[in-house]
Amino acid sequence: MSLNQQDREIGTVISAEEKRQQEHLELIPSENYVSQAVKEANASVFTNKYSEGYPGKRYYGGQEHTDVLETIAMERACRLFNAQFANVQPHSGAPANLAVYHALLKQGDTILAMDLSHGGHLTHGSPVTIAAQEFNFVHYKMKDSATGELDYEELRMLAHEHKPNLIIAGFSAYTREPDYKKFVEIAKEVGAITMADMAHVAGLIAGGVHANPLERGFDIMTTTTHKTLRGPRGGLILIAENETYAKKINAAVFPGLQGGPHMHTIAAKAVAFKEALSSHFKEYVRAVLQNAKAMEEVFKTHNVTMIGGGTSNHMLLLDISSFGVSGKEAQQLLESVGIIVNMNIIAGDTRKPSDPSGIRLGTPALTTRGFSKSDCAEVAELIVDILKHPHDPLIEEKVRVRVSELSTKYPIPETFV
Ligand code: DSN
Repeated sequence: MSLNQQDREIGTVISAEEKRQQEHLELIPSENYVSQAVKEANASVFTNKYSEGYPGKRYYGGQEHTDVLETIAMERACRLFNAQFANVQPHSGAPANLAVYHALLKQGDTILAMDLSHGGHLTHGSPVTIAAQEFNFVHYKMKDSATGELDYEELRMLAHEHKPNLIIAGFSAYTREPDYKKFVEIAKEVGAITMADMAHVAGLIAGGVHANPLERGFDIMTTTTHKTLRGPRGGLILIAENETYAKKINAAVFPGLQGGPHMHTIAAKAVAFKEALSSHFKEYVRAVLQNAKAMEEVFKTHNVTMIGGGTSNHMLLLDISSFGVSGKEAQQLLESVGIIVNMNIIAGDTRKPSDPSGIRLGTPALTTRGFSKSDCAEVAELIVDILKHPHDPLIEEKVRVRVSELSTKYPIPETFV
């Protein structure tokens, strides 16, 4: 019996979401569209199976296929990121990070990470998280938000002052590429372990357009699998070469933090890793960067303030205070014409996170749909039009029509390879 026959209420809401995704231009930089193959694997019978443990060492019977599956997923992940060990079980990025902290640190140990308002992530020590109650987080910042350069002198100074056990490079709202070698150099000076949280740029690393922190000397890399990597919602931990770290991380994921792995998601991760190993994926991530640059050019022409002065990755962070609208208003105005972005705090923000001064946007999803550089430039023009003329019904109608034409021209594809 089909979903719609059995449960019309849920079938209807899923169809409505499908329609929304088709009809809107998705610019949230952490979102993307998966292939039909990833979706099929994600919806497979592996959702029925319990498999606590790891291949060859499970606590339940009937594991001949889960073991094959998880081994393939781990091998593909290692190949993709040039790692010795991979744990494909984390349910998402936050538990992946927590697992690393718990595997390698003791309560009260110090972690040096990027400040949230300068682009870091909640799990890097925001006071609202459980990790912040367990560990002592110290934060470094950008040296200059006009260029996005990180303050490596401050990083070194903080490292020597606080002697962190772990140094994290990684971010969720930062548009430049960190100098991973500098991180490693500083970590060596103070005997810290290095972890790169590459949730946003994992696809760019996999496709070879951004540096791989593991190849620059980082010990560990964590990531989500659903952003630029274009897989199912999930997490992944990669270990460069240290087997002791790998064993401790495995124990922290299971039984430390999680129970049975979601084998259906692991199947979908494996499919996505295969896609990301293809030459098509390399072209895709190149296009993601070019499209972001095309948007940057337009914002520059209109003198829109970009945190970091522009972008070297897939995302842009705009300070929109000069338009006289807040981040929340901008998000709502754009959503009303079919353009989806997210409001975001910016460095030195005088507004609160629930209604900040910035919006964050990016090109992974539009690029998956096949948008070209000129299409992305046009979308940036549409965004500027709306921000310059808030609540102007004529402009709104013009943009709505164009959004509809573009989303019809570029349906969400089902295959990429
Ligand atoms: N929520 C993710 C993002 O949008 O960047 C990070 O966890």
